[in-house]
Amino acid sequence: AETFYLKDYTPFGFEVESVQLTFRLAPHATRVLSQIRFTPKPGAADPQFFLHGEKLNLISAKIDGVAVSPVITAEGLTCDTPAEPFLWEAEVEIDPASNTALEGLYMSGGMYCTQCEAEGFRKITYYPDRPDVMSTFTVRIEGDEEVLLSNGNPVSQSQGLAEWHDPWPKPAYLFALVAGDLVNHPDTFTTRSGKEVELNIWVRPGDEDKCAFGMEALKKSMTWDEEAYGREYDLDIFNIVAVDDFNMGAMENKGLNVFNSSCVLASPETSTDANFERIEAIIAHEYFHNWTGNRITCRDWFQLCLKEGLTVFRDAQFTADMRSASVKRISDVIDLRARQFPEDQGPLSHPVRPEEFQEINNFYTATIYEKGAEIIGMLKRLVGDEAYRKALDLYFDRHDGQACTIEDWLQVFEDSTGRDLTQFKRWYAQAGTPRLKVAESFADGTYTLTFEQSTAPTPGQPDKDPRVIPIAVGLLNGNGDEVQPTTVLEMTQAKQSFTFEGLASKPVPSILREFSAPVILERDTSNTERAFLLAHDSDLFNRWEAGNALSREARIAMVLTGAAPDASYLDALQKLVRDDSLDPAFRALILQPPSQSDIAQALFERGHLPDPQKIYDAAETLTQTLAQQLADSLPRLYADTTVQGPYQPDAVSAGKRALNGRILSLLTRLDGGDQASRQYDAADNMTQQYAALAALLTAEKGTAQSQAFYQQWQGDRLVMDKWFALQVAAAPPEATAHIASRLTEHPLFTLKNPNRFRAVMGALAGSHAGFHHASGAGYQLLADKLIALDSLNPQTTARMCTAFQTWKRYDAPRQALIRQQLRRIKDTKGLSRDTNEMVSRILD
Ligand code: BAL
Ligand code: ZN
Repeated sequence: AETFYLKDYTPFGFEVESVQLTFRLAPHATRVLSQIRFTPKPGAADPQFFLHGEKLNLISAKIDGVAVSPVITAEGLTCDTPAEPFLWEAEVEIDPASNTALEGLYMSGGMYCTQCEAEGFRKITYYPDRPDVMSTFTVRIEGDEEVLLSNGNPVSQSQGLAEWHDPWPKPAYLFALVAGDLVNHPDTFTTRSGKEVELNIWVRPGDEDKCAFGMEALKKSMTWDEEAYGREYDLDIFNIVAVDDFNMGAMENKGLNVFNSSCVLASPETSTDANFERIEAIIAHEYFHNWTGNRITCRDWFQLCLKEGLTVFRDAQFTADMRSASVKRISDVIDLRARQFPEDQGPLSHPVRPEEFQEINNFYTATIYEKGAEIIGMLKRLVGDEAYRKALDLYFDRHDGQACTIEDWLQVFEDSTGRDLTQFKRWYAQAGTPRLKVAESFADGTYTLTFEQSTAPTPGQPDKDPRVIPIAVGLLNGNGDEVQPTTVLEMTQAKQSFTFEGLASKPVPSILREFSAPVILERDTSNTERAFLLAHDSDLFNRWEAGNALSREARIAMVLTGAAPDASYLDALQKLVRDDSLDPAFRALILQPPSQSDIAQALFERGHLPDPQKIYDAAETLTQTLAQQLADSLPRLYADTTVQGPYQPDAVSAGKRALNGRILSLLTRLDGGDQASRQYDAADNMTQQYAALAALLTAEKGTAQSQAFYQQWQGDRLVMDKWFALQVAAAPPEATAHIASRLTEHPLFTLKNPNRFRAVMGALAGSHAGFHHASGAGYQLLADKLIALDSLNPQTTARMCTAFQTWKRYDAPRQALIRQQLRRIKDTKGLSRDTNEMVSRILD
C-alpha cells in the first residue's frame, strides 16, 4: 500500500472559490450534483487538476458547461483544465444504503447521515479532499424526510427541499448532511455580544426525553469558551444529531455536529454517572472544535494533533472547572496509562506528529489525542497561565481562517513569550515515553534532586534526544508539613540536578505533582514513604499516586513471591476509605485498583513474564482480604454513601455513588449478594441498577437479575450495550471467551453496529486474564470477528486490532498463539488497507 510522507507536502494548485452541492436522496441511488468554482493559483508547483473520488459512479462532468471525459482511477480523477478560473460540474451516483463502512454518506436506522473526517468526502463526490483546501458551501437537499440538515445557516426550507449556506470557508472533512424523520429538543443561547443562536438536538422519535442534559452541557460549553478563551459562536444555528451507527464518539462538522447516540442521549433511568460525565465532555469537545479545528484547521493530516491535542486539553480544562480538578486529573492519568503508554511502548508507537502513514484513520490514537493534550499542558505550565492565554489570543488572531501546522502553533508561543521552543518541539517529533530516574542527597541543609531522562527506541527512531520536562516538585518535612510549595523544575538535559537550600532536615519529596509531564518516574522508594505521602501530600494527584504505587507493589509481591497482601497498605487504605473529610470521588479512585494490564506492564519492565492468571488471582485475593478487614465498617459505609432523593447527575452525587458502588462490590463478596439484590430491586436509576448487577455478576451471582435486566431493557440499544459488555467483563477468565462467543450468536448481536461490536469484543479485549487465557480462545475469537467485520467496516476493525499491541510482553506460547492469529488476519483475502497497516505494524 502507498505510504504518505509529511516531507512530500505540496499545496493544491487551485483555489476553490465556492462549492454548490445538490443531493437527490434515494437509499440505493443518491445523486450528487456539484458545481465548484476553481481558480488556478499563479505559479503553483503542482498545477495538475486531481480530484479525489472513491466508489463513485460518474454520470457526467463538465467544465464551463462543456462535457469532458476525465481519466478515472480507484483514487480519483484528472482532467485538462483551462488556465483561467472555471466552473467544474459533476453528477455522481452513490449507494448510501449499502455503505456499511460508515464513511461518506450512509444510512443508519432509516436516516441519512455523513462522516467525512478524515477522507470520507471523496466517497460523496469528486473533490480536492484535503484539509488545506477551504471553501464556502451551499447545499440543496431534495428528499422525502421531514428534517433535512447541512452545515451553516438555513436559506430556505419547504416540503421535500432545504437549502443551507455555510459562510465560513471549511475543508471538506467538516461537511455534513443529515436527513431523517427526526424530532428536536430546541433551545436558544445568547452570545456575550448579544447574538441569538438557535440550538437543537435532533433524535429519533422516542428519544426526546434524553436530550435535556446534553443541551445544558452545550450551553455551559458555549459560556465557558467565551469566558476562558474569549471565543464566541459564529452562526445563527447549532445542530446536534444523534446517530446509532457511528464509528467514532462524535464529529465536529461546522454547525452540524453528528454524535454517536451513546455520547449524547442521557436519562437517569438509562445512563450511568460515567455516561453523564462523558457526554458533557464530548459535547464540550465537539463544540470547542468550532474554533480549534474549524475556524483554524490543519494543513494536512500529519498535523491532526494541532486540533485534537488542543481540543482535548480544552475539554479537560472545562471538565476540571465544572467538576473536581484533581479527580479529573487522576482519571485522565489512569486513562493515559491504560491507553497511551502501551501504545507508546509497543509496535504502534508513533510521534504526536507522525511523519508517515498509510491510512490516516489509524492515527486517531491516544498518542495524538491524549499525549497531544499533555504537550499543551506542559507548554502552559512552562510559560504560565497568563502567557498561555496571550499566546492563544495571538493564535486565534493570526491564524483565523487558515489551515495550520505545529510550526505555526509553536511560533505563536515563541513570538508571544520570547521563548525558544526548538527543544520543546521534540515532544511532537519523538515517539516513546521518557523514563525519569530520580536520585536524592541531603547535606548541610541542602537537598539535591538529580534526574536522568531516557527514552527507549521506537519503530523508526533508534536514538532519542533529551526533552524539556517540567517537573512539579514540593517538599514535606517529617510531620507532613509542606516546607517547599510546588515549584516547577525545568529539565532540559539528559542528566540534571536541582537544589533546595535552608532545610532543617532531609525532606520527603513529592515529585511530578499533578502529573506535570507524561513520563514514567523511576525512584527507589520505600512503602513507608509512599504511605507517608498517601497520608500527607497536599497534592491530591500525588496522594492518589502514592496509594496507586502501594497497591501495585503489593500486587507485584503477591504475584512474584506468593506473599500475603501487604498489611500496611491495607491499613492505609482502610483509614482513607473511612475518612469522611475526603471527597468521596477521590476515595472511590483510591479504592480503584491499578488495572491488571498495568501490573503486567510493570512486571515486564522489571524483567518478568507476566502471568495474567496470577495477576488476576492476586487482585482477587487482595480485594477479598480488604473486604474481610473492612467487614465491620462496610454496612455503615454503604449507608453513609447512599445518595438519597431523586437522581441528579451532578459531580458531588456522582462521586458519592462511585464510592457507594465500590463499597457495594466489597460487601457483595461477604453477604452473598443480599445488599446488591436489594439495591437492584430498589434502584430507580441506571447507575445504581448497573452497579448492583455488576457487583452480583462479578461475584458469580445475579442470574435472575441479569435476565430481568434483559427483559426490562431489550428495546433500548444503549442499555443493551451495557448488558452485553457486562456479561463478558464480569466473567471469570476461563469463561470469558466462551461467554463472548455465545453473545456473538445472540439475536441482538450485529457486526453492523460499532457500539454493539465494541461492547462484546471491547470487553473481551479489556478483560486482561480472560483475553490472555492460556487456551488462546480469546485471541482466536477476536481474530474471527475482526476478519468478519473487516469487509464491512475497516475503520472499526483496524482500531480494535490494538488489542494485540502488547503481545510481546507475554510468554512464548502466548506470543505464538497471537502471532498465528495476526498472520491469519493479515492473510485474509481482500483485507482492507486500514487493517493491513495495523496488523503489519503490530507484527513487525
Ligand atoms: N474529529 C474527530 C472526532 C473528534 O475528535 O472530535
Ligand atoms: Zn476532536
